[in-house]
Parts: sequence; structure tokens; C-alpha cells
Amino acid sequence: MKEKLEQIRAEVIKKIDTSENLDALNDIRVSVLGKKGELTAILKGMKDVAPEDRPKVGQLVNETREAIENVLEEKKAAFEKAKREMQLKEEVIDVTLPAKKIKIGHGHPNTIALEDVERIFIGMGYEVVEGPEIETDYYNFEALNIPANHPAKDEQDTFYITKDILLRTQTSPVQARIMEQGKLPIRVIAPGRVFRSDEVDATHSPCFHQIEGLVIDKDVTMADLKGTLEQFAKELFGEDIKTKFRPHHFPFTEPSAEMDVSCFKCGGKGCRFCKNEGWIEILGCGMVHPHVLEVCGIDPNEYTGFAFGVGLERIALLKYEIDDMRLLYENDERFLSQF
Ligand code: 2NL
Repeated sequence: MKEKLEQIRAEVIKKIDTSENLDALNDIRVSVLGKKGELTAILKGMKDVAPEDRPKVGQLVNETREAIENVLEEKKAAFEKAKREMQLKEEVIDVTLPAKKIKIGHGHPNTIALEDVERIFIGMGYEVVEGPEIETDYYNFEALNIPANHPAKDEQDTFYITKDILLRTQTSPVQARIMEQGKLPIRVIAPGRVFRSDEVDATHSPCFHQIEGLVIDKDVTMADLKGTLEQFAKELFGEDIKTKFRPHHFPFTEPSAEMDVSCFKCGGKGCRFCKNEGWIEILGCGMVHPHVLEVCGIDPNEYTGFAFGVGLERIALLKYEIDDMRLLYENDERFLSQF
């Protein structure tokens, strides 16, 4: 028995020494130590060994198994080490390769235009305020001197949720709420989404954005309005821009006006961009109607103010010379990546 075991041991160790890879090692392990392996067979045959010899034979078998296992482990470790070294050699990282370019997005043209406008007014000491997009008839119309029979209130133009609740058609209700709070003076701009029941075309959308401004203080005059909006136009379109105020009508301001800027494309000579007029309409404005002040709890004998409203999309379209508003909403990357 002893000779047999020594023979197995010598043969197996020789096989291990000449094996070429981990798979071959595993085959050897199975053939000796596996369920049907040579050593396992000998262990199974112990019942035929005389009882007094069993401890001795058992010990011999165990020693042989341990010896084979040790050599297997050593060889396995050697193979693994060689494999790792090979990988380290093959999988070197070339740190001189150019890095993958990370694609970073940027603001939407509406957002860029909004931030331009906000920066200008913040620079003049204004605060940016926001309010609800779903409003009451009271704040959207009544507080702003728009009476029940006014055409602006037509169901054709306004999205009503109930008779008294609607999607705001302008951001003025934000300012009406601010006036009502009674903290004076006021110097705010209110940007936000507004809604009108319009068909989509190159210049209309049922959902667009407005930026309104409101200043209320003692002794505020039309001169303050003109100076402020002229400065705004110059900062937005350039120092050389001229402004022109034309009389207009809004229910919530008196007097009211629209401001034009000289065409920044042709300098006022007339071109395709300004439809040969030399001027481009930019915003509506006026002195806050005394009735609006009164309804919002401000004494018109003590305080006066001016207000204005600009369409954000209109600014973005002009500034970037985009000729169709729908492009701003279609999320086409070929368009958006140009800004
Ligand atoms: C336009 C005209 C305007 C106002 C908005 C306003 C707000 C309050 C009181 C008085 Cl709370 N006025 N807002 C005033 C004049 C014109 O917008 O054409 N926007 C695009």
C-alpha cells in the first residue's frame, strides 16, 4: 500500500509540474481527489484493510493527499501570478490618449434672454418676484382695472378653469399681490409663464413668458419710466440704440405707451429685419392707474408708480434673429446648440 501511495504521489506531482494551465490543473485534481479519483478510491477501500492497519494506512493516505494538495496550490498560485502579470503588461492604460469629451448643455435661448433682463434690472436695484400661474379672476383682471365686459376677458382669449379661476394671462397679478402686502416702496420685476387661448403660429403660442416690472414710490414720474426703460434698452441691445415712446392704451396704466427701439440691425435706416420701419416695438408701459393703486390699498395721493411688460420670447427672437417662435419650443438640438 505504501508503495502504491508513493507511486501515485510521484506520478501526480510530475503531472502537476508539467501541466500548462489552470484547466489542466483542475483535471488533475478531479482525477486524484475527485469523487471517482484514485485517492478517493483508496479511501473507499479502507473497509478491506485489516482493522489494526487502518490508522496507519489512513495516515498515509492523508499525508499523500495533503502533499498533492500543497503542490496543486503552489502551481495554481504560480499560474495565477503569471496570468496577472500578463494582464498588467497587456492592459496598460495610455494616459497620453486624448480624454473623452464631456458634452455639457447650456441655457435655452429663453433662459439666456431672461437672465440678461434680470441682470439689468437687478443692477438697477430691482427684486425678482414670482407668483401663481393659476389665478383668480380678481387678481388677473379686476384688481387691474379690467372690467367684466372687457374684451381681454373673453373666453376666446382666456383659459378659464371655473368662472373665477383661470390661467393667468399676464404676470401683473403677481404685482397686484405685492402692492396689496403694503410694503413700500416697491421695485420688482415679475417674470413667468402666461397663457392665452391662441393658435400656434410663427409669433403666437398658447403658453409664453412675460416679464413685467413695477415701481411704486413717492414722486415717481413718467421721466423715471422713460429713463429706466431707455437704460434697459441700451444695456440689452447696445449703447447706440435709440428709443421712442408712442401713446397707447392699457386699462391698468394712465398714461400708457409702447416703446420702440431703433433697429439694431440697420441702425434705423430700414431693412428686412425691421420691415423697413427703422423701429422695432419692444414693450408696453405706463403710469400705474390711480384706481389700480387704490384697489391694491395704496393711496394714489401719496404714491405714484410706473409699470411695464415685455414678452420674453419676443426679446429672444429679436436678440438671436430667430424668425419663428415655434423653434423655441420644439427642443430640436440642431437649433438649440447654436446658442
Ligand atoms: C405689454 C404690456 C404692460 C403693465 C404691463 C402693470 C402691472 C400692474 C399695474 C399696472 Cl400691477 N401695470 N403692467 C403695464 C403696462 C403694460 O404690458 O404689451 N406686455 C407684453
